[in-house]
Amino acid sequence: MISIDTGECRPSAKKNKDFYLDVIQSLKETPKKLPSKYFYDKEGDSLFEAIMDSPDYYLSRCEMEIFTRQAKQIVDSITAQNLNFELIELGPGNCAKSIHLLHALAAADVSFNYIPIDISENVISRLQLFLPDKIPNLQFNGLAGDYFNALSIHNLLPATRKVVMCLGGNIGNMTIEESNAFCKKLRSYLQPGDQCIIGFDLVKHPAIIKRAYDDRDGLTRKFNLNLLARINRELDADFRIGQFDHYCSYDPLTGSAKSYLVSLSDIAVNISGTIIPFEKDECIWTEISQKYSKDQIREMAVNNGFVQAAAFLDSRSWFMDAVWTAV
Ligand code: AVI
Repeated sequence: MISIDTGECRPSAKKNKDFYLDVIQSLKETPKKLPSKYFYDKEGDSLFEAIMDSPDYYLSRCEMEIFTRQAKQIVDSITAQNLNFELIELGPGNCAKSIHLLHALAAADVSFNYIPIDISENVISRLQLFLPDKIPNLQFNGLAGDYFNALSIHNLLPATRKVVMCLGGNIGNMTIEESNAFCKKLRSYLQPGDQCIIGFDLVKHPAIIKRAYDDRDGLTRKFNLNLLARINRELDADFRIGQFDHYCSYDPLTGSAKSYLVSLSDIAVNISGTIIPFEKDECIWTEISQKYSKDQIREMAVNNGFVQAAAFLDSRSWFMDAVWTAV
């Protein structure tokens, strides 16, 4: 079946042009897709917070354990050169994990500037409000915008050693190819001796991983379906949410957990004037959550211009924060 453009592009599509174009383009692909970055509107953010508290979703708790129990050792791994540095965090959220590292750096009397970069201005201004109270004398310089744009503007400043953090397992929401491209690009902004700390979810018993994306309370299901609800809200679309189902798979041979939305009937959806047909049982691929082995992580470092300087694991070895040094 083909999609039809009715030619009447509605105001909502004009107002949210990038979102509209991404959605239409991805739904016109075969197989259909939707970009996972659009999960995170206000409703999606609060569903993701609920997921992080869910007993079945272990990633955030594992990484929190690493940062609460091993902050001192992480400090040692990034301050060996005893030089002033810039600690840049890509996508800091509410800083719940990195605050432990900031406290440990402050306690060790290390000289550093903290530079959180987030696409949302809101995230940066909230951090600016509460962090100085929590960590007196913190040198804070938050930047709102695209990660690499912000990094390139920032790179114009006189060279200072950099440590870039990318926590939360966010790298897992890229395919292996995309994450290699991301690491290569990140490396191009760094000098030899600069470092990064990257959070990776590790391969483990497949049932544990599958459960994390198909939790007993149906939170991931709501999170996934909210993407369609968001398209309805912001792009004046008429998805009947009850006509779609959440499905997730985990392939232990590739380490890929994938989420889909399955159409339960033959249906046509109008998105701001563009009609997209769905066949019964047709799937929209909405997310990848890639899991890695320790060897794959070490190889990824080497393939992209780094060496692995240290690796921090939680007590069950389910999650790893790797410290890489640019060579
Ligand atoms: C943000 N990211 C690392 C989460 C993950 O595990 O892939 C997003 C998520 N999707 C479903 N549950 C959580």
